Amino acid sequence: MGIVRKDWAIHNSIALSWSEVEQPPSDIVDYEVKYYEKEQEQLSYSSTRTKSTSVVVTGLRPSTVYVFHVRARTSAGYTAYSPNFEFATAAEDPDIADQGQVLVVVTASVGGFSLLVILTLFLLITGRCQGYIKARMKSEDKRTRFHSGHVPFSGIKTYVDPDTYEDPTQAVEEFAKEIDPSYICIDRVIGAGEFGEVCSGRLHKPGRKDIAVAIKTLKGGYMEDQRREFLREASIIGQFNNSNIIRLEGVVTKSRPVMIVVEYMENGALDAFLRTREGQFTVLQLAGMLRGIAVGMTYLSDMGYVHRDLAARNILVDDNLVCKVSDFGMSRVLEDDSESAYTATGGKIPIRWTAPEAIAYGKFSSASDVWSYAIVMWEVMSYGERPYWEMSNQDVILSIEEGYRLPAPIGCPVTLHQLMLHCWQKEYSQRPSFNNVLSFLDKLIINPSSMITQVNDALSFPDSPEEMPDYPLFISIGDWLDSIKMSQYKSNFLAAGYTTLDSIATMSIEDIKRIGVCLIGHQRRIISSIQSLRLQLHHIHQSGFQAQNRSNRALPHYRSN
Ligand code: ACK
Repeated sequence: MGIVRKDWAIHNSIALSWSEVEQPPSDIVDYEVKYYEKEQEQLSYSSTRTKSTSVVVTGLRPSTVYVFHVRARTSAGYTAYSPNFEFATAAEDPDIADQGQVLVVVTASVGGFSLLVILTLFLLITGRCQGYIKARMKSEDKRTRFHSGHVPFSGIKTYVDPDTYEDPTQAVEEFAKEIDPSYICIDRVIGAGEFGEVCSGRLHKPGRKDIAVAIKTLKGGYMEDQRREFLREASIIGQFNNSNIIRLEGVVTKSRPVMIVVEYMENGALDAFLRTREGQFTVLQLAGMLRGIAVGMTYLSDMGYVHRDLAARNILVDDNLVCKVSDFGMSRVLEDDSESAYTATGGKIPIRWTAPEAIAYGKFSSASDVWSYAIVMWEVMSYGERPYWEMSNQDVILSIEEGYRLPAPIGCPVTLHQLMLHCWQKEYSQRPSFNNVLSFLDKLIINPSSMITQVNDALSFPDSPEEMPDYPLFISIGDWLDSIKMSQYKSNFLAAGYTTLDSIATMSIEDIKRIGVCLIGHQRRIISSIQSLRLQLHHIHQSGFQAQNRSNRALPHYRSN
């Protein structure tokens, strides 16, 4: 890649362009623009993609120098990066675009009166120029967002799939630090990984404090593609930097054994940990663990990363009960997960944790990760119980298809089970995003009384839906409308006195029209969501009684749609 030019800059955006790659090795898929604040020296970089040879990078800080470099992605992998180019954003005043160079050159070459005329003309046309710049910014911005599937946002990187590198070792070099093996001290074997033993130990970097680490090793006699597959996980984890994602310390690739070194998590895998601590945590502590996992998953989905194997066995717990998402090796091939079973289409999938559209036709997305997240919620609230108990995979698939859903575990707050049901909606576009999940959990944790009503308080449940209590709000009206992308009607609902989800559950199509929802498509979307809301409330009411019967394992699931 050659020269990258700055076309213009304002306080929060810089427009860049470059020329086509000459003689690319194969067809160009798109360009990746990587950038970071110069002062921050690559502590945190962002990137965005575009199919054209120009981009408007938005979400920048005013009066700040950024370093940019660009590379092309071709069907055969990435080209080398362009050299680094440094460009600054303009000062805070959003109305001043930095087209300075043109103005300076012109004003320097003319004097007195002509300068005045030019300045007046400039001021007169500035309004138009700004209009043009803003319009161009908007359309470029849209294009960038469309191509990257990600809103360029300073500080949040886009995940780069290591499989897009022609040579995967290049991805490892880019995202994982090589560690001198003499800095690693192995203490003991703590488990068996797919590629070799997992050990605990210490990492001693000169001049730094020792840190406890887990070391995954690649057993001897491996084939080259096993080595690649093993190191692939490092090139994925190495891209993440979040307190609820397992942290990569580095890799050993230049000597034997090949190792991946990550932070040590004292309490090991979440499912096994909870099974040995049945009933020992408060609901608030369990909700705190779930919140941590939601933070990690929000970060991953913001980066455009789909995990595909989210399950309590793949969450690690430290000695402060902080939960971190782990096991990234499996996101492409799920062959190695003992829970994976072959589907009709031939893929291997952990059926009990996977959304129906992912099982049926391989549609994995952050929405299918949300489904799995709610299964993890259920595992946590039941202290590591196996989802759907002893049912066969085939029965699980059929029951889900018929609309049955896991009931609330004993002691689980009604509000948390409502959240699970919301995440298990058949239609994936109706499920909440991880952002929604996180803000809902935050509301519950800030107000713990919202988690007092538990489903084993059977006596507190009425016999008919009409007598249903005013539960603490599952989500606010605003959150509910957001989740079905109808937030423009929030004030209509509130002005007409529909302030709780229970009151909304009683609405008819006539009520929806009366409050001013005129478009038929919008009426339909709202009414179908209200129907599912009603059923959810109804089944929560039912599960209160059924939970009592769990000891005899009577039909362990409920219809929810
Ligand atoms: O439940 P565990 O003790 O937690 O058993 C498994 C085992 O290794 C095989 O994966 C443990 N393990 C994996 N990564 C880590 C880590 N970073 N810290 C502590 N234990 C780990 C896992």
